[in-house]
Amino acid sequence: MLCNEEMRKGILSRLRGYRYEHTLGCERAARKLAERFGGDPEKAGVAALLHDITKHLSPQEQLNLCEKYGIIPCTVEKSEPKMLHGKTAAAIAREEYGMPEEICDAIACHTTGRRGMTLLDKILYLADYIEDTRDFSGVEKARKLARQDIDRALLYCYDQTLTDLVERGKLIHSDTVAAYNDMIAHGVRWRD
Ligand code: DGI
Ligand code: FE
Ligand code: FE
Repeated sequence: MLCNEEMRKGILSRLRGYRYEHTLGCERAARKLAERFGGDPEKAGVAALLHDITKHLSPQEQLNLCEKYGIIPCTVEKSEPKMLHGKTAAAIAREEYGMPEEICDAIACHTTGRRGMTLLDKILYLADYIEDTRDFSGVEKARKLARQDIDRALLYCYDQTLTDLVERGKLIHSDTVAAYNDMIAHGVRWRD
């Protein structure tokens, strides 16, 4: 068993306020997506439980954890250290909870996506985007696509995220671009 009830309670006790509700929502959504698309609900659920475990930390604390775990931030991450919370959470999942690599990898790429997303990576990314507490514009469309086709849903999320980042004049991470290009190169489209 990856995570018994005691471990689950321990993980949840580290989360506060909205992030606690978001994580429970993400766990539910991830398990449901795994059932729908032939993934492993237990792996998906535990990846969701741990995915934002370091999100509350300050930029300096993110950088300190990177130093501790040998994560080398790229230029975009140096300028936006909160983006590192996936990679630092993956390190905690590995070192403190002994999680297998495929779960750590999914946690590490949950903010940007990456080239060659595995089914588990896709499930976590999408669950994070569509879970029940989310209410931003476009989430209903993402939920609708997620009932039909995981790749189209994922591309829609990338599209929305990129559009939002461009509108806000933010730096784009190379993994965000790589994730988008990978879907486009494979002929995925979300528009009907
Ligand atoms: O941790 P959550 O809030 O649940 O969600 P998340 O881990 O997907 O983080 C979302 C944030 O990450 C959102 O504010 C946009 C930001 N983000 C994602 N990709 C990029 C990015 N920010 C920059 N600057 N560049 C990116 O490529
Ligand atoms: Fe996150
Ligand atoms: Fe999240």
